[in-house]
Formats: sequence, C-alpha cells, structure tokens
Amino acid sequence: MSKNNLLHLFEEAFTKDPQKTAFQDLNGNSFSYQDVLELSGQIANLLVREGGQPGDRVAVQVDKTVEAVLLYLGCLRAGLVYLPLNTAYKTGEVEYFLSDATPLFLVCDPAKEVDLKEVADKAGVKKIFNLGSQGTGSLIDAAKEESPEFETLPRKSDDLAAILYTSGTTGRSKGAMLTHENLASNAQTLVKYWAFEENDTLLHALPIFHVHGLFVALHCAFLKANTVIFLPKFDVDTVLKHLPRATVFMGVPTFYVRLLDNPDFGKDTCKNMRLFTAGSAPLLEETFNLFTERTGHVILERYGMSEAGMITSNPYDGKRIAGSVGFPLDNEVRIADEDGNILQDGEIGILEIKGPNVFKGYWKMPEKTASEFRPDGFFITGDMTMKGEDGYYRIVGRAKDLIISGGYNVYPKEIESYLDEMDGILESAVVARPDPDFGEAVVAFIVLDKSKNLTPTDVIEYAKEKLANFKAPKEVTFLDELPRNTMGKVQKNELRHIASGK
Ligand code: MCA
Ligand code: AMP
Repeated sequence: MSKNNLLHLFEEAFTKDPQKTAFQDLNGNSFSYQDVLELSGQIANLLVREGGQPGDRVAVQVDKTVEAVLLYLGCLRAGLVYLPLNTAYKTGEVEYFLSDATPLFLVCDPAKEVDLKEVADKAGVKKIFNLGSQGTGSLIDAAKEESPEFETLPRKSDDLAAILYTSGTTGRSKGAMLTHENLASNAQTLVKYWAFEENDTLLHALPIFHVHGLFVALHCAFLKANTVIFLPKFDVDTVLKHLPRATVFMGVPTFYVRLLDNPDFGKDTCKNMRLFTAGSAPLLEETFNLFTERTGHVILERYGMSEAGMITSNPYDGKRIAGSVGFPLDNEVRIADEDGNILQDGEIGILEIKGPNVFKGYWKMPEKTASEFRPDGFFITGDMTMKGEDGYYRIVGRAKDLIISGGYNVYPKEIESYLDEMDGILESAVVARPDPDFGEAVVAFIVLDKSKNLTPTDVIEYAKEKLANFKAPKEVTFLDELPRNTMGKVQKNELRHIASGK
C-alpha cells in the first residue's frame, strides 16, 4: 500500500529540522516539531491501544490548544477519522452528530463530560477522554504513559481523514467525508499558489473546528514546517501584539473589520507581513479598500467550502480585485443553471466543481450525495457565481437558504424548526440582516399564540438553551402573519427588506 497518509507529507517537512519551533502559545510554551511528532505519536499509540482501528471516528469538542492539534495529527497517523465539533454546540446538537457518526471515542472539555456521557453512551461511544483549555486532561495524562514512537499507518488516497458536518438546507446536518487525498491535494495547491516558504511565520487566530482554521491555515504551515503563533481565539489586542512577528495571517471578514476599528492597527503592525487572506464569507469592498489605505497591503480573498476546501483564489502575483474571489485553483470550475446547462461568461448561475479536492460524499447519505453531483462528476456548490470578462469569478449570492454570520454558517430551516416547537410560537421565519461586524446577522419573524405573552427576550433565551448561541436570533419581530405568495410560500425577500429597514 502506498504512503498516502497526509501525515507522511507533513513528516517529510517536520523531520528536516526537528528542533525548529512549531508552535508558540500564549502561555509561553513552545513546541518543537520533534515535540509534535512525539506527542502525536503518544496519542496515536493510546487510541490504538484503546481499540481504535483505521476508519473509526473520533469526535472532538474541545477548546483551541496545541494539544488539540496534536490529537488531530495523532488520529490521522493511526488512520482514525477526525470529527471536529464547534465548542458552541449544545448537548442536543452534539447528540445528533454522535448518533449519526457513531464515533468510537469522544474527546471533550472536562466541564462538559458529565453532560455528554449520557448521549455518548446512547450513541455507543466506547470511551470519553477530556482535554481542557490549558491543554491538560485525561487524554494527555494517558498519552504521556505511551511510547512516542509510532509508525504512521499507510492509507489509500480515498481513505477518510475527516468528517466535517455542514448543516443541510432541509434541516439535517450532513457529514462531508474528506479523504487523505482531498486534504493533501488542497494543501499542496495552496502552498504553491500562495508561495509559502520555510521561513514563514503564521499568526493563527481562527477556530480549529472548521476547514479554514484546521486545514487551510495549519496544513499550509505544516507542509513548510513553519512556526505558528497560536492564539486561543481571535482578539484584536492579542493580534496587534503578535502581528509584527508574523508573515502570514488568515481571517474571516469580521477579523479585518475589527482590526480596522482599532486606530493602532497600521503599517507598523504589518511590517513583516507578506500575506493576508480572507474568506468563509464575502469581504466588503469597503473593508478591502480601507485595509489597503491603512496598511499598504492588499487582502487576498479566496473562496471555498467544507466539501472541497479552497476552490478559487485571487492571484498571489497579479491584481487582487475587491468583490472577486479570483480564479479557479487546481480544480475544474463551471457555471450552470439549475438544470445543469452550462452558461456563458457574464451570466449568473451556480458554480459547479470537479477535482481531487472534492469530497467523497455525505456520510451515510448516498441519495443526498447523488443529488448534489452531476452525472459527469461535478459537485453543485449552491453558490451563485459569475465569471466576468476579466476572467475573475464573483460570488453574487446563494441558491441555498444559508446565513453566514462572522464566518459561521447558520441554516434558517434549523432555527425555524426549533422556534416552531416553542410553546407560544405558531410559526417562524428566519432571515439575514446586514451587520457591520458579522456581515450578516440572524433575525427572526414570529407569529405568536397571543394567549402566551412571550417577549422577544424569551424567544432569544429559548433559542440559546437549545442551540449554539451564535445561531440565536439577534433580533425578534412579532408579526400578525408571515407574508406569503399565492402558492402559500413565505416571502423571505419581503422579510429581508423589513429586517434591513428598507
Ligand atoms: C460569536 N457570537 C456570534 C458569532 N461569534 N454571533 C454571531 N455570529 C458569530 N460568528 C456571539 C456569541 O455567541 C456571544 O453571544 C457573543 O457573540 C460574543 O461571543 P464571543 O465568543 O466573545 O465572540 P467572539 O470571540 O468575538 O467571536 C466572533 C468571531 C468568531 C471571532 C468572529 O465568530 C470567529 O472566530 N469566527 C470565525 C468562524 C470561522 O472560522 N469560519 C470558517 C468556517 P452571547 O453573549 O449571546 O453568547 S470554514 C468555511 O466557511 C469555508 C470552508 C471557508 O471558505 O473557509
Ligand atoms: P462551509 O459550509 O462552512 O464550508 O461554508 C462554505 C460557504 O461559505 C460557501 O458555499 C460560500 O457560500 C461561503 N464562502 C466561502 N468563502 C467565500 C467568499 N470568499 N465569498 C463569499 N462566500 C464565501
């Protein structure tokens, strides 16, 4: 079997200079690449000794620490399939992921272990480990007893490396199955297109439970064994403090909006930087222009999704255009109408893609998978796109009913289904309102059962009890009835107009 484990690529880079600093964290700890190899080896040995076999899933809901990254690497080394979960998810949300993915192990925050035990047992999880925000816990205690030597398992290129859940427009979340080849090919593409070198230093402020922070940022750094300044979360002051030592920074648009709000952010802070990238949500032209004025740097906007990693990018050398996501990376891209007819340049349609980066399918959903691929293997992204005369692609909207708030995806259907269950709510409709900080904010329109006397705050609190707080509406408006067309369909455009005050 060939050495197609993504970790083999990383190991090639890590072993060139094992004493090189891999991570510096805010607690003053440094980890060399030798430490990375040893602790990820100990974790791999532990998980195998506990019964982990290639293909078994490991669900992980932990705070951002270097140890959490090493858990990810340890899973890959042992052929286990990594399943990261947003730390904001509530027990009810985690229950769905566990019952769907049936992981062998769950690694969670020590404070959540008691709550999660019941749902984990129900889903057949064999063992729960904990890992806290200081990088300590039962996982690391047990791993330290193991040998640091672990021979990374060979994998076939289409063996699974990770499952990333992305919410579905029809309610149920879908687990996008990503293979070692998907991840390796996309990482190699980005390193080449974005000109990563051994001497780059990455300032890492993104969460590590999504593609952007886990794969895009870390994989580029790992392929060149870069030093990563590893922040526990995005915070303007901390970024300003560490940016002068960095050469690369990646962020969602909200990061850039917040940095620009701080008068201390300017040319001095960016003196060593060679690359700022933005993605996960549209970067406003205003932010793009203000950033260039203030820093002299031009943000490189790229576009991607969980199912495919990065799909298009503005050029590293060459003009980066505001409001555009650049050109296709190493994948085929076309724009088609809903029936799959390919459109001309200048026409707006849905972006379809094919390439080594495109996922293997949705976990245990063969029919859903089949319906999102064309017969010739192109995946239908659901993003409304136009290729301009200049050859640059522009994402102009979404065919899917999706809100992107601060880089997090929120599916209105999911929120509506929870709200509709609240005692006192007859029906609900959730839409996005433009928001200067998050880009889009979740807002809800509700028809009340008037006998119950609910207030907007009651509704927001109810949503936060059931769902991750970022999914809760920022604003709730009561209506006597929802606007509908003659077919009875709720007119969300009308609600968007009301929400935006137009
Ligand atoms: C936090 N809150 C939010 C969000 N984040 N509300 C709406 N949208 C959000 N994104 C709420 C919290 O629930 C809380 O409300 C209040 O805001 C403050 O919480 P806090 O934790 O202090 O927020 P923060 O630290 O300021 O977080 C904002 C953030 C964060 C830094 C922008 O959301 C973030 O790191 N976003 C990045 C997401 C990301 O990595 N996306 C990549 C997906 P309350 O007080 O009520 O609890 S990958 C992807 O999309 C594809 C592949 C791609 O192309 O990259
Ligand atoms: P996710 O499901 O978290 O992978 O989110 C992927 C979605 O984020 C894509 O389908 C797009 O709708 C959106 N997205 C990512 N990058 C950009 C961008 N640069 N501009 C506009 N939308 C983007």
